[in-house]
Amino acid sequence: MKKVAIIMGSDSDLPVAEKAAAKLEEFGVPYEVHIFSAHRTPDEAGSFARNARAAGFGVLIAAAGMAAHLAGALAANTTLPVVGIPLKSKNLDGVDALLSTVQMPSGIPVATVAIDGAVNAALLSVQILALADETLADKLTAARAAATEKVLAKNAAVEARFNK
Ligand code: RP5
Repeated sequence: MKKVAIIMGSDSDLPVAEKAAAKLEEFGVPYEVHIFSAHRTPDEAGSFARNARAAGFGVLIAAAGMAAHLAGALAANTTLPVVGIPLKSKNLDGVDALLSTVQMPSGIPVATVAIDGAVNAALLSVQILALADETLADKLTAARAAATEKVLAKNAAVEARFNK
């Protein structure tokens, strides 16, 4: 199976990146975690993206905050799908990173998830890999069914309590 790379701009991004890692583990998807910054280590970030396909990666997840150019900088250097996670920051609550990540110019796409949306970034990556992996696709179907069951059980409890 192809690997997912979780790349973050700083070690201060780790608490969110770890949530993506945990979700990938749930699905048994192999992954690596790296710190590369579009601004502080631009050569390393570009070089990683350029080599990623040959290194066995299928999707790159980029988590960054503030003027978050990491996802775009990676996407500029690979034709692998790049999923961007804009991270919440102190001053602008993540809207800065959201706009920096989502407003890519035509020709260099980044699939941007919600602010701090690490779980969806991982799930989207699993969905991309599942295009070529039936077992993974079955796991996604099972996970959706389990999530539905949970909500139905909560609904049943609320209905039993309030609707006499
Ligand atoms: C971004 O700047 C990083 O992704 C991080 O979210 C933010 C702050 O980085 P540190 O100053 O904590 O290293 O590049």
